[in-house]
Amino acid sequence: MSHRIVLLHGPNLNLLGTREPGIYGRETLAQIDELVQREGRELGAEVRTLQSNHEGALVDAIHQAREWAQGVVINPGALTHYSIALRDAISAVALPAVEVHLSNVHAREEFRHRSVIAPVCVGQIAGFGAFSYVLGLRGLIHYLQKKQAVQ
Ligand code: CA2
Repeated sequence: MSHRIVLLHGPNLNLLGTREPGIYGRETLAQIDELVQREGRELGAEVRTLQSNHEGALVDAIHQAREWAQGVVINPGALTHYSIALRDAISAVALPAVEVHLSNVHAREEFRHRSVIAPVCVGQIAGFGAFSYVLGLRGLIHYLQKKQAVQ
């Protein structure tokens, strides 16, 4: 396995598959983790996952990621729209990060249009349901491979 990636999920995403399937799909968080880990194995990457409803736990996980991972895929949930602490953590560890969303945040309420996280990420993917995570992982691996090629 050549790449090591941390997948983080923010507040309320542990409820996936139980409510609001029209917005967030029918997959559970465990199924999404499995999907991303399977995709990772096919692409030669090990993916470790964590969900937390607590901002500080996610900040800690980003700090810890620096010890092991080469990149981060993150669905920050509602923290996307206001957590400067999460943004500063990503910026501080200087690991490439990709922000992903199940729903198309830009087609929803105005307060979801702004991400304070996206400016410190390599890119953002939104609107493809669980497949957003697969696209995020592929995008991150592509980015890491390109970076390796120029080093
Ligand atoms: O579309 C996404 O992935 C979001 O990050 C989901 C967040 C929302 O605050 C963001 O604006 C967009 C909310 C996650 C809530 O997850 C639930 C899952 C099942 C049932 C209810 C909420």
